[in-house]
Amino acid sequence: ALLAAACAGVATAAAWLPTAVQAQTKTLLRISTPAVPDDWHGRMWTVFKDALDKSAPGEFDVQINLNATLFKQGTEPAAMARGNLELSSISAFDIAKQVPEFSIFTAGYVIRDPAHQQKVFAGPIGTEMFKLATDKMDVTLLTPIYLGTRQVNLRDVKPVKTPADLKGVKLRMPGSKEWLFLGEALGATATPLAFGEVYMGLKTGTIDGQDNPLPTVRAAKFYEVTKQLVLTNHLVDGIFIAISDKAWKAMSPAQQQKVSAAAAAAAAFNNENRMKEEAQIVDFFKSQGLTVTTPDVEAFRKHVQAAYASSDIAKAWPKGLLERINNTR
Ligand code: KDO
Repeated sequence: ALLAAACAGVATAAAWLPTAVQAQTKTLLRISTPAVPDDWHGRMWTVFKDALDKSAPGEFDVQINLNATLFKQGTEPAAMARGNLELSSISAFDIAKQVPEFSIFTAGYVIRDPAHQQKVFAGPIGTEMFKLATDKMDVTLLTPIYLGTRQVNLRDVKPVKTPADLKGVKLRMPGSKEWLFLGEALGATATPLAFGEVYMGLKTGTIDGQDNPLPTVRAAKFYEVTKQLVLTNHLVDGIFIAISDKAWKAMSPAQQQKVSAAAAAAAAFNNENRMKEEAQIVDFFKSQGLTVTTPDVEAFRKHVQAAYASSDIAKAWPKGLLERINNTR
């Protein structure tokens, strides 16, 4: 019996060893995102992982880190450049820091709706802008993702028809020049805060409101600490699955193809579910006691577009690009 036990021990150790050796040879894909687990762009990473486990069994070690637990919101591109992170979903705002031309996608009331966004990125504009970002950054953009249409979400109920009604409202925005510009263009006092701090900020009143797509307002539970949604539709927002050049260049063409296909599957999962949810989510907020109001969207559009037209931000936009985006149908 003793001998049998010893043999079993050896057998166990032997079975364990090759797995450990195998794990070392797997390609590590660390993902970091501020997305909460219940939001579609958080859940989509499971679709990504499952797709790779199926198409390339044992080849990749996919590690999903949600809630910005691995890297702070907005620091992902730098982490990827340093080789500390392989994958993330980065925003047009993140990209604009290194590629100012990309700030056109951070501007309010440029992209009209999700279908327009998909057309723009699937056509020549998408090809040109993806190339520009990929050339100038240490990452490769794989696919655009529909993050949703951003709305204003306030702590207290207040009549909001035009940008003038947001005067003095401390509206939380993520912390970058382009984000703060958008908040100010809406007529509010833009206050920078990381996504993970927003719930507390709303609860304690250090901010009067925030803006995000409605599925995120649900998934991050902001509806628990706010009383009003103002359907401004001010930004049809996009994020982009990006992979570090270091990881990308180390892969074989077959592996690159599998990673691209997995990213496309994740994006499709997010886009389909997010659009479906956006179409019927207002009733949920009403059932939670929130006041949902429709402002004078034309007044917001005019105000925001005029702010961008005379801004330094717009000076970085390639000549004729705004017209080309507008003419994409
Ligand atoms: C946010 O901080 O409001 C934002 O919506 C900005 C996006 O670019 C993106 O970072 C997103 O948060 C996170 O993925 C959390 O949903």
